[in-house]
Amino acid sequence: MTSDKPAHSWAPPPADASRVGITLETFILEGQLGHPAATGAFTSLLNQIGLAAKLVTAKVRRAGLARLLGYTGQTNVQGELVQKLDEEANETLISVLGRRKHCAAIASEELETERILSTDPRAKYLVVFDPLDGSSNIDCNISIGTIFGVLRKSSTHTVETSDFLRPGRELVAAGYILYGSSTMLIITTGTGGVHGFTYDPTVGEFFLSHENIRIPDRASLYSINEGNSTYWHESVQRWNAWVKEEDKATGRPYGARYVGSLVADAHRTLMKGGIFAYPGDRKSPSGKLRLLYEANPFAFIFEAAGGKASTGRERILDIQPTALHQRVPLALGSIRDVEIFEEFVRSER
Ligand code: AHM
Ligand code: MG
Repeated sequence: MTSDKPAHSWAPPPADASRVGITLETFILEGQLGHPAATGAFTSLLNQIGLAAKLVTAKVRRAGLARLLGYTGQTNVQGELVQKLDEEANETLISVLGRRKHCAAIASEELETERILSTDPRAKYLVVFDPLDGSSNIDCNISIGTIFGVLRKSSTHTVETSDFLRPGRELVAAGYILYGSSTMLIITTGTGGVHGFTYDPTVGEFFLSHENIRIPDRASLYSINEGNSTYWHESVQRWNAWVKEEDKATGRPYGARYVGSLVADAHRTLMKGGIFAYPGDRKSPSGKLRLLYEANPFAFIFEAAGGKASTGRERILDIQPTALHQRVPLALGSIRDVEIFEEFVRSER
């Protein structure tokens, strides 16, 4: 279908041309994210997200111990109840975002409906998040993450569910924190590039390590839960057979990679290129992943890095949401790899 050669993975810019090594806080304070309407409130909100990331990473790194403590009487050494990590991550984000009164309300995967954090008229932002994505992987010490998106509050009345139901292209920032072999925070405001910060636990700071991440235009990697293949539509089955055919000119067969944590699979795809897909199928017509706090933030990040995000038929960022927890089919990755996936989906017989 194409003869382009797979592009190289992301490589760091030369040290003298970059700001690699500065802290997340300095980066945000200096307006390096390039948000056109940057105000003190926006800067402060992003810094609060950085703080929440540090607090959650501390909990994630002790998850094994916390579980052990939990088994011996359900209270930890401070006499507090040991909560499930996803609840702890959720509570941490809510309490940190509620502190500086810039966040009017949040919507979380862990909560049925939105939660108001501030009725102060100066609270201009809404934050959507999946506090601990891939949490079924905690028990086997596999990478998990936090996904977030920031919207500007569009009305003056008290926030309602409908205030969150806005297409992803209206996000003013999005990012994720990956609790992997190291903790990384990736963030973008859409126009100022996508930047990655690595956490140094010895000093308790995120440092800029991956400046201006660009996803390769294509690569020979695919990521999908192939255990669902019996439920897939025939177009997805044909695409899956195509990536596994031998054809040197198009870099096939592709290598298969699947962690089962969206944050980990998407991060690898952002760094190395290729495609991650969780399509709709006969059993789950809308797939599994959630539009507001999983698909939209990643779509925003991937487009800002030169990649693409699609349902297979339409751009993720153009979907008008109808419910907080709605699911959406998702294909995410290198521009050419997502286009090829779309060509198959649109040829559904
Ligand atoms: P979660 O938000 O409840 O953790 O579920 C979402 C996770 C994603 O991280 C991952 O991409 C997907 O579920 C994996 O699903 P499956 O186990 O069906 O492959
Ligand atoms: Mg999730």
